[in-house]
Amino acid sequence: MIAMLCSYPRCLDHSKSFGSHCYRNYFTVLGLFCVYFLHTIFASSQYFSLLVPIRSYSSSVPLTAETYADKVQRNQAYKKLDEGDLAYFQSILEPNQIISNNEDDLAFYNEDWMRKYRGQSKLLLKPKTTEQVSEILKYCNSNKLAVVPQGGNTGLVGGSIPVFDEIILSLSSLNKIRSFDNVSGIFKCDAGVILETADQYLAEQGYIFPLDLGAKGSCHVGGVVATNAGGLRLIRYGSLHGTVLGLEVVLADGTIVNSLDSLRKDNTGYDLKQLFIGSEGSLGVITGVSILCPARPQAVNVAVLAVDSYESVQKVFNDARKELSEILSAFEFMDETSQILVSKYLKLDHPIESDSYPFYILIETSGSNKEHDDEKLETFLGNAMENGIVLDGIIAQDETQLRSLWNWRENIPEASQMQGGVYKYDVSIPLKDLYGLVEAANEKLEAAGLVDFEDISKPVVKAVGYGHIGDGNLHLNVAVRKYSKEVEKVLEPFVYEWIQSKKGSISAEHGLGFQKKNYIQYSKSPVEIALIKDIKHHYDPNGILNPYKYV
Ligand code: FAD
Ligand code: 2HG
Ligand code: ZN
Repeated sequence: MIAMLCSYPRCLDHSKSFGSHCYRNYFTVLGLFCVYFLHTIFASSQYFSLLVPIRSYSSSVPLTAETYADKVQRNQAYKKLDEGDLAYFQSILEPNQIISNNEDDLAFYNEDWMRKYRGQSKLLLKPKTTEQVSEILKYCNSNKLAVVPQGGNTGLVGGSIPVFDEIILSLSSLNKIRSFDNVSGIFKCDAGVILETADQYLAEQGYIFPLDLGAKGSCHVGGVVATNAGGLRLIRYGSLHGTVLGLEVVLADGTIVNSLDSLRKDNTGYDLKQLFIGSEGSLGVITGVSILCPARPQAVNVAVLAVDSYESVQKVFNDARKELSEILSAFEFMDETSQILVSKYLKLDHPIESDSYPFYILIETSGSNKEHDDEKLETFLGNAMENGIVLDGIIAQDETQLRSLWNWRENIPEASQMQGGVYKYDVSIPLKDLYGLVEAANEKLEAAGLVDFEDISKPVVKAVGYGHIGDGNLHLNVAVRKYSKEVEKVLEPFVYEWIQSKKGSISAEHGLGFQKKNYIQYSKSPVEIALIKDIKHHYDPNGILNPYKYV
């Protein structure tokens, strides 16, 4: 695209009218572009392999029940698993659908992605049909056996793993695509279909799954619905509360509720499926999903830009919304430290090599007419550089380069925990105050003498901020060398109090899970909490579904 810019006399004339500062920057973009992509193409195979998070397992992760003994005790109302229970499950499932009493084989399912929480389940069940899920839950409900529904286990709030000896109900073998209607765009699949598999299937039909996130290679369609994940393109395709048309859900007592045949409009009574979107495994087990998918964009552009302040991030966002309007499909921001961490993690120089900048922005456009989109983006970036808001930038020229630029955003979660661990807060805050939380967290940690980027004797590396600016969603990641109570006590409830004072939400997209089980009151009123408890009790009177989490 930059090459196209150079060949347009109109654009060259335009660049001549820049002030000296902008003129220099304009050409920095051109120069950097060529240098950068030589090394990106070289490294592209490595980038692709990084898309799927890689984890290793060891018993070094402490048991949640011990780390958080002050917050949670095993509820003795739940039955302890015995030989009779195992014999029942063996009577309804094949041997390869059961893992029992083998700590090594169960390790992956007992431990979370951040290596922060570890459960002690002795039994994992992998039903292959909705009927098997129903039989399992019916038995567990009658016998008061606690159950944790688990998808791809990429959740970031400790919701997908047991705390004590709950049975893990993995949806990974319930993984068939059910149907696709290429006129309406309605896609139906089992809950255990991996998000990337669903999207690849849709790509072959010229459609796109209306949600994308860094864990796409591992997370399930049912898992993202259960968490109401937001992802990288919510600004374009909206939330799952709008795109999911119907669900198949098995309730705690084994009852199957099916609304998969719902059409786009249906006003007959309450929209019950909405309760299960974002219910984090606490109300029922999602076994099937019907979702409305848009046509796959034919033309996609990605640019990474550098700016000097958070105020400039907001200004560029405001301008992008107006000038790029219908083709804007992502607007992400990353602070300087987040990019330093990704650079260390990928062992690569940042694509914008001229200097280090306080903030970076990733803009994606998606449309149906490349020439039209190129021209819009080109005019937008030209103006932003001319008026001095954007200091430097780079635009992808092909699919490989596009993926490479996205990797500087999508690898922040991995990079921020590579030195030992990470305390994560995914929050909604009014845009003007959003980055203030990162500054406040760093000040608080510094005042406690806990943070130093280089000094390995300090537990905290630094608090970094990035996220989905278009959705008012900040990700505050406090990168640590090890998890410690001392650090956690400085951060919590401080972070939640700060968010409440700005009228934000303590969870924009990852949910409450185990991490925020005691903090819901910072975002919900007592009346709302009472209603949530009523609904939980109605759907799951024995409380067998995902106990010890937020309700
Ligand atoms: P799990 O982690 O297995 O489960 C999550 C919760 O849902 C648990 O409470 C579990 O009990 C429940 N659950 C799972 N499946 C079912 C089911 N079938 N029925 C009932 N309950 C179920 N989130 C975002 O919102 N936006 C992002 O951009 C984003 N990026 C991420 C990037 C990375 C690298 C990682 C590791 C995570 C990211 N996440 C993001 C977190 C996100 O919550 C998960 O990736 C995803 O939503 C969880 O899907 P999963 O299948 O792994 O579910
Ligand atoms: C993202 O936007 C995810 O990359 C993960 O929501 C954020 O790891 C995080 O804190
Ligand atoms: Zn996110």
